[in-house]
Amino acid sequence: MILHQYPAVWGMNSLSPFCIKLETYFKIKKVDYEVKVELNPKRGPKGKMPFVTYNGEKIPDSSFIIKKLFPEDQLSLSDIAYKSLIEETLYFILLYSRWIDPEGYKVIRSEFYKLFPFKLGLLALPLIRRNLYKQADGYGISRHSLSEVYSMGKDGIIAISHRLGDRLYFCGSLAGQLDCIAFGFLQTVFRQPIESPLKKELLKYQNLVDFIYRIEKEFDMYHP
Ligand SMILES: N[C@@H](CCC(=O)N[C@@H](CS)C(=O)NCC(=O)O)C(=O)O
Repeated sequence: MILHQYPAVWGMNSLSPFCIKLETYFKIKKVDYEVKVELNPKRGPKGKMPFVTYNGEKIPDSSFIIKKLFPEDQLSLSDIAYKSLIEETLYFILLYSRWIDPEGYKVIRSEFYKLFPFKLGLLALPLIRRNLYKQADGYGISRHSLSEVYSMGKDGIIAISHRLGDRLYFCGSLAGQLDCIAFGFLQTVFRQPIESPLKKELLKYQNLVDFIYRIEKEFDMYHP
């Protein structure tokens, strides 16, 4: 099993929440895998990362990979709604905080170019930003004001904190699929040095911060 994913950054195993989700899942399920770092998502069958090569076949999309390998691992109906909140709403707010909010982009520009060889990042980052801006515009998020976007983000974080409550993991006393989904998003917001209102909100919820540390420690998902 080869896990193709974006490079590590800021102590996280990857810069992408979906890559972090899938790698955490592999660790929970003790999948025997090796990582191949990629910068160009177009190498994957759907033009997105992560994807895996398994028995010679390239399989894209973290959720479809999990479904294919562990078909018995079904989310409950209400957790399907939490998955959508995280992967389809909060993901775009995270993207906005990195690539569209000028404060976030300052950090991304000064840090992500180092991930590319031969200063290619200086050329690539504005192109990536243009592509992501188009996605954010199609989705509609970039049409809201900064404060509107972050108020939606705060609502999402409150909902996740409430869903976790005082449990060790979203799935109970053992980590499962929703834990990986939540961890991918939360660790990214927590560890990236972008002091956005999203991060400020997350820091208010000690159960979420403890959860991030718990998964990082138990599954070796942080390497400063
Ligand atoms: N539904 C996909 C989403 C993956 C995704 O959005 N990956 C982003 C990085 S976080 C990506 O590769 N974007 C590249 C692009 O859109 O050009 C999954 O679960 O794997």
